[in-house]
Formats: sequence, structure tokens, C-alpha cells
Amino acid sequence: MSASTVETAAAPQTLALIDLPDAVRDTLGRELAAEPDPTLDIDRTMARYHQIFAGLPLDRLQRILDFGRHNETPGVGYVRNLPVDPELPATPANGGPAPDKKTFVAEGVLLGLSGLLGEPVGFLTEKKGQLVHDVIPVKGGATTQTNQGSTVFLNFHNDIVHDAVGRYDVSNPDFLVLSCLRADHEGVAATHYADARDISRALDSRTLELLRSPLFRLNAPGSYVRDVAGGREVLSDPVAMISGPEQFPEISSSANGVRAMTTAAEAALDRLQAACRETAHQVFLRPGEALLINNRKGLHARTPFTARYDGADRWLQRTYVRRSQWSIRYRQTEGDRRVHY
Ligand SMILES: O=C(O)CCC(=O)C(=O)O
Ligand SMILES: [Fe+2]
Repeated sequence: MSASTVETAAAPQTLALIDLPDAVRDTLGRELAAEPDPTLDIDRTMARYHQIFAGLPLDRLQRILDFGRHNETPGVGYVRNLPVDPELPATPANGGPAPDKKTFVAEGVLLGLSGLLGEPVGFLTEKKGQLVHDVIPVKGGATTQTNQGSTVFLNFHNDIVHDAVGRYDVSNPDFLVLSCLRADHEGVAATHYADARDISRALDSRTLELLRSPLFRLNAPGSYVRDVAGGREVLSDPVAMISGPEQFPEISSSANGVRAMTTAAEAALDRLQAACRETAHQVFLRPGEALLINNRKGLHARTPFTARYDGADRWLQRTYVRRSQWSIRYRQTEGDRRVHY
């Protein structure tokens, strides 16, 4: 495709807005509130959530299914007017999980949406392999490039997984679902999502060529560096940051630092950051709202906010979703078929 064709082609739709009618929200809420803790029998509960979510209006259901299955569909879906738990305990100061949650509506929303995209999976190096992750500011982690952070901008990244094969962008989740139980006190924390299609259109061809060359080494996730590597940098093999066909690019970056291997690559990395900021969709998540994030089509980030550690701090829940578990079976643990090393 010539450059002029690219310029005149219509920009792809990279954000999907999906609003539920009030009556649907209320029915979902009633049905989910009747379900027990999903972790007690996860596969039965996932099947039950399928039944419940099959009651979504057909057009909404199809848009969510299409989000998970097609190459050209948006990279981020903003789902609103979801049900919430009738009562919510204090936001756990230790980063969760909350021991005193009485109903599992939030978990049902998170896992029900996840089940429409693929299979929720866990990794032992991220939140001890749990399927439902709590994303909560933690005092000791306020300035870190991890989901415990608050006072710093969490850099544009996709969620990657340390892998001994040297690639962190292969066994990682295909999708994340982020669902909001409680907003931050001031309502200023925004989740950003920048799609590789929009980013590529914003960059000059030389920068794009550099980003498409294996000139970058990703640092392992902050949680891995902290919990497993004793704070040491653990770099991937050299990789390209953007790969795949021009029409369907894949992008990968580490919040915790990327090492560019040449000065030209370093400059390209700076331009990539600027392009992310210019093109990003920005969402202020509120209770009853969720983001479906394609973890290959784009990068996400979070703006700074102030945590008070008073039980009323921002509280999101998150899943990691694989379209299929087959290609990561070399990492499957013996004890649990959804949990991976
Ligand atoms: O807190 C947010 O909005 C996003 C955090 C994040 O990057 C994640 O949980 O993977
Ligand atoms: Fe993330």
C-alpha cells in the first residue's frame, strides 16, 4: 500500500462503547448475586456465567464476542452499566484479596465477560496464580511500575509474562479485563489505551521501521523482578516492539523498562511514547464499568492518583485471558489446569 493510500484510508475503529440497558443490568445483578464464590468450582461457574451472559441483548453479545474473535475489531471495549455488589467491604490495604466479600457480583461480571473472550488463566508469578486479580494501591509500591502504584504515571505497556525461552510476549495473556469496584477518591485515575494501528499511523516510516526491528529488550514484569529476581533486571531476547502485517500490527512493551540496543532505537522508543500519548483513548473507570483490553493490539497505561490507604481507595479487579490454553501447555501446573508457571 502506498503512503498516500494509507493517509486517505479511513482510520480503523479502535474503541467500542457497549452500554447495557437498566433492565439487563438488574437481571444480571440478581442472577450473579445468587452464585457462590466462583473459585470453589471454577469450570462449573464459568458454564453458569455463560448461561447468564447469554441473556445479554443480541447486538451487545455479538459485539463482545466479535471483540474476542476478529482481527479488525477494536482493541479496547468500554462496557458500562454493569451490576455491582449490593455491599462492598473496605478496599484491602494489602492489595487483596478481600476476605470479607459476601457476594460475588463483581467477580461474576469480570469472569462472565472474560468467558466471552476466552479462558481466564493464572500465572504463579503474578498474584500467586489467582484467576481474579485485585488491582489496588499498596503503600510500599506507590512509586513502582506495577499495579500497586499510584503516585507515578504507569507507563504504556502490555501485560507480559517472564518466560525462560527469552520471549515475554508469547505466553502472556491475549486479553485483560479490568473492572471497577471503587474509583479513586478524586476520580482522576485514568486508564489509557493506545492501539498499534493508531500509533503506526502517527509515526514516520523510519521510526516505524526501527520499532519493527529486533533492537529492543523488554524487562520482566515488575512483580517478577520484585518477587523472584530480587530486584535485578531480567531482560528478554532482542525483539521488535511492533510486528505483523501493517493492517493488523501487534505491539509489546514493558512498563518496567525497555532497553534499546542502539541510539537510533532509543530515539524511536521516545517517539513511540509520544505517539501513545497522542493517540490514546482515555477512560475514567467507575463502579459498574469494565474495560476489555486486547493485550496484543495495543498498550495501556494509568495516570497518577493519590491513595489514602483508608479502606476507600481505588479498587479494580482484573483477569488474564487466553483465547486458548493449548499453546501455553508447556507452562501448565500439575495442581490446576488454568494455572501456569
Ligand atoms: O490501573 C489501571 O487502570 C491499569 C493497571 C494495569 O496496567 C493493569 O492492571 O494491568
Ligand atoms: Fe497492565
